[in-house]
Amino acid sequence: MNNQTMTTYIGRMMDEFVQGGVKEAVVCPGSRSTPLAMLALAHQEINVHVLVDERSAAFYALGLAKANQKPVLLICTSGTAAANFYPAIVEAHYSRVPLIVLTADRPHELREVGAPQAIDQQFIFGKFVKWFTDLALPDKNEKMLRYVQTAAARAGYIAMQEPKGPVQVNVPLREPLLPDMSIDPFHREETDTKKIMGTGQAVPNEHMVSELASIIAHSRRGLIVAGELHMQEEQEAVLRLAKARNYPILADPLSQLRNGHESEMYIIDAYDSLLKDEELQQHLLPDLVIRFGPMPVSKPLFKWLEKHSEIEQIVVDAAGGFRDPGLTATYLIESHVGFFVNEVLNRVDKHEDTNYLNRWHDVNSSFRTHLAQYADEDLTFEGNVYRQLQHLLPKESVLFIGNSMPIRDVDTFFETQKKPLRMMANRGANGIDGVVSTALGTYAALKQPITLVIGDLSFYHDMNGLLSAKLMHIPLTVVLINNDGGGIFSFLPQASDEPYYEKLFGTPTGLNFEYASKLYGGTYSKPTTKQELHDQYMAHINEPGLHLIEIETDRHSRVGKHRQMMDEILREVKKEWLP
Ligand SMILES: Cc1ncc(C[n+]2csc(CCOP(=O)(O)OP(=O)(O)O)c2C)c(N)n1
Ligand SMILES: [Mg+2]
Repeated sequence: MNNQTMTTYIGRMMDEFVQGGVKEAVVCPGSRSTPLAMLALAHQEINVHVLVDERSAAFYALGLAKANQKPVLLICTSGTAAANFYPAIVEAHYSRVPLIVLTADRPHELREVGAPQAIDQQFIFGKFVKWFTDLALPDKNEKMLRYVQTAAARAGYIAMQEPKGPVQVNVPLREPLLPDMSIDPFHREETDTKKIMGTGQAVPNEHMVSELASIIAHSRRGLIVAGELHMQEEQEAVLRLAKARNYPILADPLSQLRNGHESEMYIIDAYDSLLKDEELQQHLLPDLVIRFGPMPVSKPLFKWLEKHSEIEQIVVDAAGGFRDPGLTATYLIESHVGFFVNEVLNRVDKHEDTNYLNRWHDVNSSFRTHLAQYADEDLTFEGNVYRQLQHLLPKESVLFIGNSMPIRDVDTFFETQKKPLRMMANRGANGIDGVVSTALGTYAALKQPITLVIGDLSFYHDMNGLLSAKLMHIPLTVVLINNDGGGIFSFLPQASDEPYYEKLFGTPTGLNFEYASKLYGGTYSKPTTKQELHDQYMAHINEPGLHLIEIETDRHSRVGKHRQMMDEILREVKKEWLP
């Protein structure tokens, strides 16, 4: 069969993706996408991951791209396959993850005429993709090869432009669909044009930097708030600013500042608990807030900042996004973090006064000391699970954190430590979907064992994702916090509203998760003490495949115990440190 035209055309597109920095493709099976799948696999510089379930595949691609901050190809056939990518694309949009989605499609004459497995794929992802293009059908004309090359380069470029995010290239293909592998599909003549596109960095204007530097120079109680930060250079820039100005950093777990940095003195990790108390809120009030990254997970922090709209608040964002959910920012500045910090530090002197920093530091340490006194063997108290987990995680490994209570519990119970770790979560849209798959996708990028801590409903939501742990031999330890339902809702007012509460919000499933582990060829254990958790965690760490560690907790009694403990601790902290 002579299908060289299509082979060259799609081959040229694949090769151009590679020129643009693509190294990974996640491929879902199907017929219409045959040339996309085969030519991705044929390209020596593309690493192909095959996942059967498109919903799970898209989250896997999201995890991969999120971990290395490079564009990943996500390929599917025509029909509802593409629709199954949707939730991951929404998450990629909000968490700014670069994905290049290639959806194979019927050629134009087979659209909207009742052809099988044909749905309208035009703009199917709506405004959640930054760019959509419906490619022309393969053509061997030299100009059309330059066209497809340009489209591919452009897709990669837009995905990587700040804010990074997903793009869709819809690829119509006419039968026959089998590429001709007897030719070199990636062959280029010396004379072929190259497309080298470089994204830039946001640089704020001189006037603005001077104005902000002057505000910073005059502040006596400056406070840094750091949300999710992926790049080490951003983390280091934030630390540089803190050191030069003696500003405390309220560091979200995803800022990566709580792990593996030397400057622990500047890192405040208990603000979520401390800011629940009104007297401490007052005691810790800043005169300036500088925020980097998205808003941290902590609700008390958010409410505190919202309440104090009189405080000057600078939000620094390379994408110039409006990451200001409290609507209280006075300055929204489009700037690369490192650039902003350097420009400011060129203009302001070192701030020697450590009073405000010490104030935070004292209450933070006091809180941690008192919290530690509540530690015991009993794993039905989540605090013991997280404390033990912090201790067990191998250095340089990945902790992927489920939404709902796990991300909040990590925020509360994980202390700043010297051990380097990467903490990740899907906080773009805070979904409880796709978490298992996203965690597995990070392995392909980081090649470090993954520990996933996740609630039972979130785990149930993405059990399909477990297949890639088995098929790709990914070392995944799942610490499943099973409180049989949605524990987070017990903290809401409807918790006392029976008969509605349990049926509509608690939603117990009563599932026996041991079978899930068996289905995917994994190991299973159910520790009840810290020692057992230690032994069972260590028994399989680094071993390929799924290792499910289920911990049974009680969402009904949790809220009361948690609130009582926090009240007691905050009372002690205040006794020690408030005038
Ligand atoms: C896709 C999706 N559906 C629904 C929700 C709303 N939701 C938030 S938390 C939650 C319960 C999660 O339960 P679980 O994973 O067991 O965690 P727990 O609250 O028990 O810690 C639900 C349904 C959501 N965030 N995302
Ligand atoms: Mg639960």
